[in-house]
Amino acid sequence: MTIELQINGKLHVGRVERYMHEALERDGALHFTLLDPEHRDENKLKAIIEAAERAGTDAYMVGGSLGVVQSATTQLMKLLKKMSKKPVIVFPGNVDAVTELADAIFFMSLLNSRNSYWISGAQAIGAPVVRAFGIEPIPMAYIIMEPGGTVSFIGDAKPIPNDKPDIAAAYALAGQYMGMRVVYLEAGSGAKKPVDVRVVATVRRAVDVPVIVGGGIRSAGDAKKRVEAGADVIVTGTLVEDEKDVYKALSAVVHAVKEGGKKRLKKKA
Ligand code: 1GP
Repeated sequence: MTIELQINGKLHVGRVERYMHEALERDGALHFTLLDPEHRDENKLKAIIEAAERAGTDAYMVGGSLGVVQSATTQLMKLLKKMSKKPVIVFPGNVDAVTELADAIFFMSLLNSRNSYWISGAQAIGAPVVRAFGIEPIPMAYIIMEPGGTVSFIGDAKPIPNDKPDIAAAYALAGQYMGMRVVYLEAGSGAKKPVDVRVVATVRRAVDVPVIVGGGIRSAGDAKKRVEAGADVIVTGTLVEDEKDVYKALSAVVHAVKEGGKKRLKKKA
């Protein structure tokens, strides 16, 4: 799965993407913790980061679709940098999410949006900023599945029904053929049901790049089933915001992801 992309001898895969591939080769699957800067209770954020560190999360994503102001994003990034050595990746809800403190940004196109702003417009506005800040862009195909939630509404998406895995796979493959190096299957933050296992399996078979799955994953079982179906990265956000015992909930999910990953590595060997 290692990607070596060289043009005129210059390596175009950055540090965070390399970290992701190396960790995948070692563990088989990864867990990313999503923090939404809309939530500004610093003590709660500290408790979540502490728990995520202890649980062994592999990286942090920072972003949200609504109620995000740049000052809160910067503050959260600073806190993360103080408390963790893990990569911090911007998961942009819009152009103003770009901050210079991040290690990388999922430079994503919402492939199944009806509005060209979310496919290439915001990207054109954001690209010079990403370059000026020197943040590593990781080109990503962002695909919204039903129900899709807030991000689907804001992003003017045509969410793909969960009983149509072939449509999701077609979008994912189109993303790969357009040069995107990661696929993200999104059910929407807080979704009642995560992306269907059959969708994950079909997309996994269709593409070679890592597949990230998020939205509505709340239990170790949810996470493990999706890793076994082929998810390379499991993202949880709401889980850490809702649970009373954040560490217990997170460590169960991270453990399940790693167990699923080990199984996949064994299968490959
Ligand atoms: C949302 O996929 C992420 O963009 C995470 O979703 O908040 O439901 O975990 P949850």
